[in-house]
Amino acid sequence: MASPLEMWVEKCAELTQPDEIYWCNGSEEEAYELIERGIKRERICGQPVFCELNHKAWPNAYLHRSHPGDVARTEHLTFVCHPDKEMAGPNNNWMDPNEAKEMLTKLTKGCMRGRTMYVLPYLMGHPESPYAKACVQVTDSCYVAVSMRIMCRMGEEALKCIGDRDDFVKGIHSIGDLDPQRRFIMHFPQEDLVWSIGSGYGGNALLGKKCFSLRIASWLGYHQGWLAEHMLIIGVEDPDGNVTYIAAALPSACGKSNLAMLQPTLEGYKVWTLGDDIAWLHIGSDGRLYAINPETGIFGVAPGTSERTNPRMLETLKAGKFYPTLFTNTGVNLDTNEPWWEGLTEKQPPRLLNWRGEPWEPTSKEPVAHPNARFTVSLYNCPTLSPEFENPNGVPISAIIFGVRRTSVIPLVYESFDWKHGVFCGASMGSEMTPAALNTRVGALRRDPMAMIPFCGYNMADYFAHWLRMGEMLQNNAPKIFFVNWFRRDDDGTFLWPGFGENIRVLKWIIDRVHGRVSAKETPIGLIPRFEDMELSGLDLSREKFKKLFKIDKDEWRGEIEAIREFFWKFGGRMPGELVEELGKLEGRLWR
Ligand code: GTP
Ligand code: SPV
Ligand code: MN
Repeated sequence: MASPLEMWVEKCAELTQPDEIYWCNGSEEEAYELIERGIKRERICGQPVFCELNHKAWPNAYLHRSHPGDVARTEHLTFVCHPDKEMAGPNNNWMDPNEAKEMLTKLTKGCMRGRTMYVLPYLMGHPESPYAKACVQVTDSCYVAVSMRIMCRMGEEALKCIGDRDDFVKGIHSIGDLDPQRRFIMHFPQEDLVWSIGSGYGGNALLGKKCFSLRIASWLGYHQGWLAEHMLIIGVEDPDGNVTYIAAALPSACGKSNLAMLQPTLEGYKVWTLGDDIAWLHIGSDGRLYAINPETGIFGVAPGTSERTNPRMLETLKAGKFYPTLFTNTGVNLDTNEPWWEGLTEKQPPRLLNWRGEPWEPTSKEPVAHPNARFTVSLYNCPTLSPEFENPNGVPISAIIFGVRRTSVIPLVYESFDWKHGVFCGASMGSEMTPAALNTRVGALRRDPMAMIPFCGYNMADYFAHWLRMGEMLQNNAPKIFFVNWFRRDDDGTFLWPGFGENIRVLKWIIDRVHGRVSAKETPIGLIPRFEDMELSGLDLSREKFKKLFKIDKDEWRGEIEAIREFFWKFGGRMPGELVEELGKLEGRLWR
């Protein structure tokens, strides 16, 4: 008799009508074959799906060029289909689930004719983790199949976990005709189902990532008493050899991957990488908060990545241990067949193809790489991968950081007074938008609570209440909550803070605060370090600059408070009273 999985795959095939069904086992040989298909057989806009890059300089590296209209997540085409619109909340696009499925069925009918349907069984989380989830995605893109193999534990192990069970998470994906008019990324949290059509890009297409591990998982966590968060996970080792684990939420393209791979400029410190994008946080049997990274790969922003800013990432990209490494929408150096993007080298190579594959003209105002060009690389290639990465129970978190990209207003770092105030700080986050999503104005400010505005799979007012509840359950074990902004600028437009490896100085203050080793100064918005409290030796940072980095300008905060109030208002009576109260208290402290 056919298993529930086989029956579901059969149903998908009946609807999509592929020429061939290809069950992926996740092996390396298979990855070679999928790359080969991408070079020789499958096409995007008439071009091969993959081109081989210079393997001497970049082992196992391949370039993928997407459809030029399919270069980032499309939040305006992303829906969360709860039975009731209120459950999705003002933070999500909503459609009635039956209506949504009817529409998707029409769009999906016969969409894989002439194509191959790849069946990808995969696990989010370590197979022995009590928190892991078994999933299956069908897709008609070999780029997606190869990417999923890098990003999660795909293949035999997942099949074994699923066996005859029917409670696996389902993902239906087709690139369709790549027309944004017929593109939808739809979530059905009641059925553990994601249905995505019309895009082959990143978070739209790798359904284990944002779609399942954040949107659906956040809903599961709400009911089951845990959190699915847009967070990196690191262990910071101090000169005594003690490791403090931190989880940090920053909005898309605001520095998570960089922080996760930070190479400290302070003697004696080490940063161990556990995750760069997603954390699942559970309360352990000892009452502390534990984090696992359900992923195994990095889908990272290429522009800005260099030997100077992120040397560990370049080592990871060039390690070539885990096959393959993918580059999406970067440029290509025509003389060396190496990938290239803005910031990679100080001098731009003379002969380049841009991300569309056209010769780049020196007169061109267009960038060489797409601003959201990315690489897909295995975490097993990362030289600083934590020895705790495979720990099925995860690592105990001592500090949570919320971070934003802000030209002004927000200081380099501050500490919240307590959990409730920390949740308020997260809930009121505003950040300048980046090229990680289409149809948004890059640089414009938007509220992005906990960096989850595109990823929370239910009404965010309920999500805030859930965060407050988690604090009550954690009691004295609750991690301290901090807030950071690497991106504050001087009057001349330059960054006030050097960032990258120097961010260890902020992490040092944070872990010293966690262990009660350093003092802080109380301000209306939270606790900040004094000049003396931060290790700034060897850094050319004047007291005057330090003052600018930590300036709390009451006029600027007036605007900030108005924006927060307006955002909270959207949630009406559903908004937890505690957070409205926190807003009032902040106003009181600023103007008393
Ligand atoms: P997603 O993958 O979209 O979730 O992004 P992310 O949060 O992982 O961001 P990432 O680390 O890839 O950084 C995005 C951009 O910010 C890159 O261009 C980085 O070079 C830049 N960036 C990261 N950290 C810093 C920093 O400390 N200072 C400055 N000035 N720029 C930074
Ligand atoms: C993000 O936008 O936060 C990403 C990239 O991590 S994507 O996988 O496309 O969502
Ligand atoms: Mn992300």
